[in-house]
Amino acid sequence: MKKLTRSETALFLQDHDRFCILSHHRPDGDTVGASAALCLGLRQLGKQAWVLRNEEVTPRFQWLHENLTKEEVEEGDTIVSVDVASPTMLPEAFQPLLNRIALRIDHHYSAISFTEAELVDPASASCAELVWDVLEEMGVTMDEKIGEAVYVGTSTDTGCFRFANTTAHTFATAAGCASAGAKIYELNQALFETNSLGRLKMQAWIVEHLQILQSGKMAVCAIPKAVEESIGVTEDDMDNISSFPRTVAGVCLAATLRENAVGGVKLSVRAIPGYDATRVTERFGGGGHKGAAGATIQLPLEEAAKAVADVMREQQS
Ligand SMILES: [Mn+2]
Repeated sequence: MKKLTRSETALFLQDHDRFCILSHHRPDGDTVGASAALCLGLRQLGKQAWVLRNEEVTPRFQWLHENLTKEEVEEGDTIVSVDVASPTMLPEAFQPLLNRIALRIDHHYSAISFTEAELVDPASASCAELVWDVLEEMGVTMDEKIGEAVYVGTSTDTGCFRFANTTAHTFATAAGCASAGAKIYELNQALFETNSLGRLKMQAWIVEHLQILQSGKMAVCAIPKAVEESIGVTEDDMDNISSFPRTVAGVCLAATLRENAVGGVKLSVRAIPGYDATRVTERFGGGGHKGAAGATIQLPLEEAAKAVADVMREQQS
């Protein structure tokens, strides 16, 4: 596996003509925004580029992929993944492509190498910022669409520039997006200032059922599938819901567990500096960033919640 710098990545992309771009499972704003921006930038340079359709992308972010997707990888495509930290983060439908990925652009701290070449910068708050830098190196003219896609990636991965991963570079990139024509107010309004009723009802349920540990420094919330069904929440309603328990005053480390369709439990952990979310998720075979990490646990919900609480208690600060 070859480690590339931003400029080496730009040269690699310049050297190839046909691209198919992969996003990760449970796609968030960063993987959708970064893939859209990369695709648009490559097309502007006269290359053939497509995003491989990821059926898990929800309506919240689908508009970013409009006119950019195709159904299948074709012979001769150079495959690039964005925001994918490990093979397990690839959607089920993309798993057969695992050994064919030429380049990975990513910013995950606990990333596992699995491609021929990679540009990985854990200091970057979002993958979209890395894509922005590479497109700049390639001489792409930043337009409104690229600006919007990169802004969605950067703003969602930083909780609208509030998380500890936010840097001067993040703000500089966001300023570039605004200069390129991205409608910052409208995007912020839609992404951060709007809640569906379902989401608010879910938050109310979480408040009532939150388990507080370690004298209020930690919180665990286990959400049964039946509760999600009775409230009637969509995946968009649940997007980043795991950040909510961490907002309780005094809570430094918070875990949210949700039952998935196939009998496992999806764990999401959020932490403030001084605590490490990956130290919890790595114990269950997952990964992520110090501030936000995830894993899948093959245990019944109650048992999983107990196991997670035990691992969390090991962290002192
Ligand atoms: Mn990301």
